Amino acid sequence: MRQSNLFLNTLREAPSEAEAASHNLLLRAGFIRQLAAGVYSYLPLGWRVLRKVEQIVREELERAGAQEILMPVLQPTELWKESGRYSVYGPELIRLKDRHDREFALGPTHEEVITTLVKNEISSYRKLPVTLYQIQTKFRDERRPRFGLLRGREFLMKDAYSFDKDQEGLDQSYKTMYEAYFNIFRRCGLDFRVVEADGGVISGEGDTHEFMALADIGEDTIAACSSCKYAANLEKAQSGELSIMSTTEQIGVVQKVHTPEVRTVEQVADYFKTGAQRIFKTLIYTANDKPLAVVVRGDHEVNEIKLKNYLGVEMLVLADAERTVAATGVPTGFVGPVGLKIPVLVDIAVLQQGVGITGANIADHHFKNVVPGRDFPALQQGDFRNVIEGDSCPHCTGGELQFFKGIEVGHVFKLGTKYSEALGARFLDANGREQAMIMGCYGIGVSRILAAIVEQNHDERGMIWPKSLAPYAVHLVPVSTKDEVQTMIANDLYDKLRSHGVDVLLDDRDERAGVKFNDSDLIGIPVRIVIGKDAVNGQVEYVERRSSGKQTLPIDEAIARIIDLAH
Ligand code: 9G3
Repeated sequence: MRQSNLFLNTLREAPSEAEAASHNLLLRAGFIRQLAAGVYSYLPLGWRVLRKVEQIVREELERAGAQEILMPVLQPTELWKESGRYSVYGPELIRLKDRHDREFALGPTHEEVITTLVKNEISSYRKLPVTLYQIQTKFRDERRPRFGLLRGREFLMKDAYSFDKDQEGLDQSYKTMYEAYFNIFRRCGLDFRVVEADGGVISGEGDTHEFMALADIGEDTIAACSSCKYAANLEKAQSGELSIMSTTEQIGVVQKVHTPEVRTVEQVADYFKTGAQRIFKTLIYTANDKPLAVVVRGDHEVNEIKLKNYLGVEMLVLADAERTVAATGVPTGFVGPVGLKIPVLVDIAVLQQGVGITGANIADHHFKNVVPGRDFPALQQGDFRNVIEGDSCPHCTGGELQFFKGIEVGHVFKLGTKYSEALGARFLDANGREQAMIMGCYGIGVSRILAAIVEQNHDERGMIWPKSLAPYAVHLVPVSTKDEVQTMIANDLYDKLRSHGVDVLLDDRDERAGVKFNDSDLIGIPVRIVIGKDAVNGQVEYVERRSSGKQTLPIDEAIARIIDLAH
């Protein structure tokens, strides 16, 4: 491609709202342009990279035995009513009416569509298993789209769905897809971790994993063990058994203490000259509109996903100040579990702490020497908290949990029969009995991978594309287009490399050398060949973008090295 023809404008500055490096650089390098909040056009360079990501995905999914299809974006909302999800999603699900006033949704995902499709095509166990996938634009009306391609409202996803006749079939399909994901992310050059994730109320233990690209901009927090392979999304991460505090000391009876205006954990810890872990924080929630109290240690936070899963509810709301007073009759800061009339859920770490300080359920008073189980009921106990850094690993002894930020680029689920039951996708098994198909679903954020790659591969001068995804393999930059020798050599190099099937971008613009080099660094093509004053002696400069290494080489050697690299 000759850059003088390329539909490309690089920018010196990106709009100020582009806080994420990838958002800033993809805009400045002319890979994407925003049409609306969270809605982007891919320009030639961005589109070339996107298609390379797709190509890797296709190759690995075909290798895994999945078959590519393409489903509609327009989904009749009857399907969402049938699956029971129509009322679960609010404004995030974009709905519209067609000319006959029939309601459709713009597909955010395709469980309902694929299950309906397969239901009408397969009725015998002989036709199972089958895994189908598509690479298609998804729509999710995010309240706050941001960070460019990292959280868009219209984005490219590969979504696959497996259908099996029994659980071990699903386990196999899941394992096969899981391995394909490893290959895909490795070939994309991503530094990623697989973490146990929370599959919500639909999935059981070990039934869902997320593939996280490590990046500080990532919105997800991963808790990973310092010594073993354990890693989990913070939503799900657990700690090892906390060391049970020695309760040899005889614990006196509860004492009421006057604590005027002492409300926050910090204030209480300070007032009693103790640590936050000796304070039992009581939070009021409403689950499906019924109030309940959750007690966690003062240095811990409630994990609302764990709470929802324990309670088996979809709607869980933290009570605000007046709701708290309404539920307990006590102002926030003095609420405690002793004598509460509503159900009390106690986090295990509180039990292991053994004794602590709580609100006294009386304004301006706290209780000390409070023993869970003795001074308030601790029958409803469980893991209701986020782990914290330094917690012991739940899988090995000695390991400690450390936090990393990650970008979710893949998510795989064992769905079981949630959709096949709801939508009637059944088959006749070998004994002629009717069974619901056992499903799995597998997503990859294809457009999100572009951003994740840039987050992990850039420097102050611009992007640095891995060879597998670069829009072009090599960037030819003649220093001066006014110099016939340089131009002749550049054109000759261009033709030779292309005749060997190498993707070449030739910067034939009539621009100053500095402008060309800055643009080349910004676009991030892995190898640059500078045709400068040594060209007349048959020498060119071979520049590696990642290492910034420079070498003057005879032209033929440069060609040989590039051809070798490109294959
Ligand atoms: C919706 C909206 C947003 C959504 C969903 C539905 C996320 C929704 C979860 C999944 C699960 C898997 C197949 C590919 C891999 C992920 N956001 N999810 O179901 F209506 Cl508005 O999409 N689906």
